[in-house]
Amino acid sequence: MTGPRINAERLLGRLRTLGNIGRDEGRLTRLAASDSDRAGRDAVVGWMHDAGLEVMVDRIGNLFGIWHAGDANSAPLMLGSHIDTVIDAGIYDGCYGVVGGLEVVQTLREAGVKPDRPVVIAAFTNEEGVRYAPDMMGSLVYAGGLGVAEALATVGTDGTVLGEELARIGYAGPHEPGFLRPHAYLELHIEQGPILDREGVAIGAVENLQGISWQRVTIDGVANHAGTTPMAMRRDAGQAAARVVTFLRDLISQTNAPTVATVGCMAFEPNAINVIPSRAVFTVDLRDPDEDRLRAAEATLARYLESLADAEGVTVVVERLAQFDPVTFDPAIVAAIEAAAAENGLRSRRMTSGAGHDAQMIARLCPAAMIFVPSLKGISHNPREHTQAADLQAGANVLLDVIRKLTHV
Ligand code: HGY
Ligand code: MN
Ligand code: MN
Ligand code: MN
Repeated sequence: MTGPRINAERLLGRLRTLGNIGRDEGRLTRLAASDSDRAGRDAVVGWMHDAGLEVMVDRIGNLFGIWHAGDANSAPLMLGSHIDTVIDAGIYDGCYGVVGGLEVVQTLREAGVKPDRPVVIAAFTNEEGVRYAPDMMGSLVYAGGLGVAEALATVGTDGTVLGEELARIGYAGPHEPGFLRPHAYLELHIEQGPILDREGVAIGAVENLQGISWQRVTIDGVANHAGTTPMAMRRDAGQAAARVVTFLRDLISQTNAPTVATVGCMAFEPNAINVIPSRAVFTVDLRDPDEDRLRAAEATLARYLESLADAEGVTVVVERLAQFDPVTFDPAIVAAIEAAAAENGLRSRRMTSGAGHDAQMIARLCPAAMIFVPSLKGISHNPREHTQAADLQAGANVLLDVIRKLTHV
């Protein structure tokens, strides 16, 4: 496809700038509604203004840059992702979709291209869910899957309240989430997995996204002396928690299903070397592209936790933090992504997203799809996350060409 092409230098420069906001002693952490999130948002707002966009913020802090192109009565085409990160993160997850989308809009505007409808670039609040669960919270609220008041009342892992933090950083906006109902939604994102890199394919045309289940498990036993208490007399919350971790691994290894399970957080109380833990609190992240299999894995875990309580003489309480069904993206947009890749002389392949994304939520409102680019060695949620400049540029050019197809320019 001829026509305007992406300016890689500006795209890379902005990714590096964002990648240094919230970096402390070499580690990048920009959690939702933190001071570093404010600084990152301020940078994006500045770039949105540089691109000539109107900036609007909704009540959950979702940030929108609006290009009032084409027919003002037409629903906008929306691009988006997030700029909040996990702990000790890479610089591409989420940020590439926001900065890349902005680059596409700015490139089209600078080339005098006139889309037939408004185009909006979104940066959704709290996609990662590390500080405030669930993840994809801003886009979930935007899509009507969670009430604004309930979301703003969420208490974080640090005891703060999301709504108060958004107000403190100046991003508790006036607009009702969902105030712009998109005509279609596209998200540009790194794959965060090994497939594209391993196969040497430049573009992933993402056709579906797996289901996600987040739970927090609290096991209560009895603190006792590590030296004097015979093993048979213990009600050891730590031992019980460890058994859950190995149960999950064994459960999945017995099937050849693509189910994945992660215990990412675990804390013991009183957390002393010579005290049998009285309490263990840990999280379980289960995912599967098949909804029935995911529900079955949750039910198997629930039964195991009940049996464990009896066997170990402990009590077990489970809180649900997130439950998102698998999502199928819009086949016509997926086909447009493949066509744009081919026109750019790029190999593409259809694929499932293992990671959760804002597109999973916005797909509840309108046709949606995602464009993936390779993650080197499939590494993500890790400072070694990396995507080659040429791949970043190629993905943004494919996004630009799909936008032109969808806005008839
Ligand atoms: O958990 C996820 O997949 C996303 O990064 N929030
Ligand atoms: Mn992401
Ligand atoms: Mn992520
Ligand atoms: Mn994600």
